[in-house]
Amino acid sequence: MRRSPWLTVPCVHSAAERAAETSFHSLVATTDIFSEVSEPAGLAVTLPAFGAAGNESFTYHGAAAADFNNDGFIDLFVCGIDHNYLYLNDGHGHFRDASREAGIESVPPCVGVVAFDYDNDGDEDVFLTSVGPQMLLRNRLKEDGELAFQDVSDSAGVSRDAIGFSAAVGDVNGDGLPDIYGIDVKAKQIHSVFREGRAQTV
Ligand SMILES: [Ca+2]
Ligand SMILES: [Ca+2]
Ligand SMILES: [Ca+2]
Repeated sequence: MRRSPWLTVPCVHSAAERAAETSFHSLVATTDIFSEVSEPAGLAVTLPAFGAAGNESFTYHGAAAADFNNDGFIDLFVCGIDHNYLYLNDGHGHFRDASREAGIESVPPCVGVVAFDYDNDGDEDVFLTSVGPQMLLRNRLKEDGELAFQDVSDSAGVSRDAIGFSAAVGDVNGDGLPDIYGIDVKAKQIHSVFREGRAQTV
């Protein structure tokens, strides 16, 4: 029987390629690995759908996970339509809404949030992107012993009016102090560098 010259070359993988292929397939989940536990965990909130009354104009989508009260369990800071939310992890699969006592409820709703220790004092602070002035909230846990956030946007120099969607944090100039890279959809980037505790826009 005459054989086709086009179908005789076997597909040969190197040992490295086979190992990579095997490793990748071993990471593919074949069953559901996440369960919906928002309600029993105390995190379920019903809000109007985007475009519906009460949520007509914008999407508030940000959240940040960090241990805000330094008890060893990861907590959540969530941007909301009506106000922001701070959920404290009790270490037993449940979160407690501590928004009011921490002063979060009175802060205008954010679009995005990033958690970081901007003053290097050992507690997690938050930078909020929003439609309007951007905000930096200082965690006073280390000073007062209680979890409470203080608006230091003006003194830190980050209170810029913008359509802020998101931000990232990193020490871009290597001086040991975290810097903020924020995005203003309306204009151009905000790039703030903290020096001696005060932000400088560059
Ligand atoms: Ca915690
Ligand atoms: Ca701090
Ligand atoms: Ca820096």
